[in-house]
Amino acid sequence: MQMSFRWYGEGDPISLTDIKQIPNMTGIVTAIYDIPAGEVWPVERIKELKKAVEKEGMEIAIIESVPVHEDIKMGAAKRDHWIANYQQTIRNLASVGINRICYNFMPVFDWTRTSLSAPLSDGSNSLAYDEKVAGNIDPLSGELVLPGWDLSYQIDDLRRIMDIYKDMPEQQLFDNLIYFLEKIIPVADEEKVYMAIHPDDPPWSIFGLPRVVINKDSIAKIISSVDSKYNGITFCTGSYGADRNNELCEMIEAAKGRIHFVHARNIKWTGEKSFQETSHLSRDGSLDMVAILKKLVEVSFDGPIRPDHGRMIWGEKGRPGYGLYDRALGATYLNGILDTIYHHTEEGVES
Ligand code: DNO
Repeated sequence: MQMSFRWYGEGDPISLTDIKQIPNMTGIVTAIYDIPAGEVWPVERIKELKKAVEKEGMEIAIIESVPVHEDIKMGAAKRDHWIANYQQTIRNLASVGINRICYNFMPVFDWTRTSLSAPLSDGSNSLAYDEKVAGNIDPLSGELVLPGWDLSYQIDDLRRIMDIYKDMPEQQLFDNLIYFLEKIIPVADEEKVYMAIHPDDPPWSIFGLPRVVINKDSIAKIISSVDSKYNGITFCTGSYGADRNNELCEMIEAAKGRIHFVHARNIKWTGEKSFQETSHLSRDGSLDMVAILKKLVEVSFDGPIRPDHGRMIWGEKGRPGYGLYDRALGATYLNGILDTIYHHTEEGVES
């Protein structure tokens, strides 16, 4: 497994130099953030990004994310145009030696929380989702705007798009995903690029929108829809784990060989469909991180893993979920677990 860390590019207050000082950190997870969803990523821009990371002695482990244009998710008339662009971006990334891409298929809104700074008993704060609060939010009112959301929409556009989705059965959204995969996976195959779909976060319908990457069943359908090892998933423990019915270790077993990226974080269930993010430590949350990592080793997962959202601790201010300190502690905890697991094999501790 390669330890990695998300970096939001030159505008990120956390520098590559800071990241490099975290023990065992060799991989960077990043993207080009100023290219609108759907446009082709030019080779020159990709090279610049790669150079910036390599100058610090690390490498780009995976791109997170190449966004999927809304027309593709909606199955709109122009989708083939955006899909052709996506294929070209895959080719361009491959041409400079980047061979992993994370993406998601969430309608309109990426990860959603109802609080970005909910207090924890130790005096820190973290991201939280409360079912009741979410039920009272109207995403068109502008009262909730989250860092993961695409803010380029005008309210009228948003309304139009949400109306289209409101009438869309989940099966239709899923068919649109398959349509996309049937077109991009052959290119990924040709270019040897691992595609890793991120689950919906949280893994259930929000704001009346359909969601289709939510459980073991969806994973099985996705990976069997186009039978190529390049058609894989991002196993995000915190996203899948928010649903108590998701048995994470079973899911890892079922996705064996198709997990191309891992987001490791812990959450504590606070209600049927409510949770708060915690430190990465198993005993702080509802997920058994040790069991999850053991299982990943057992199925020979050898791709990048990154500590996911952290709490805000030690007075740090910054991008919610993406401060330096708690993610660095998370990486160190994951390193400890992994060294211990590997240590018990005949090869000793993996270098
Ligand atoms: C949140 C992230 C997601 C993720 C995308 C992948 O912190 O895990 O925003 O990057 O959904 O496409």
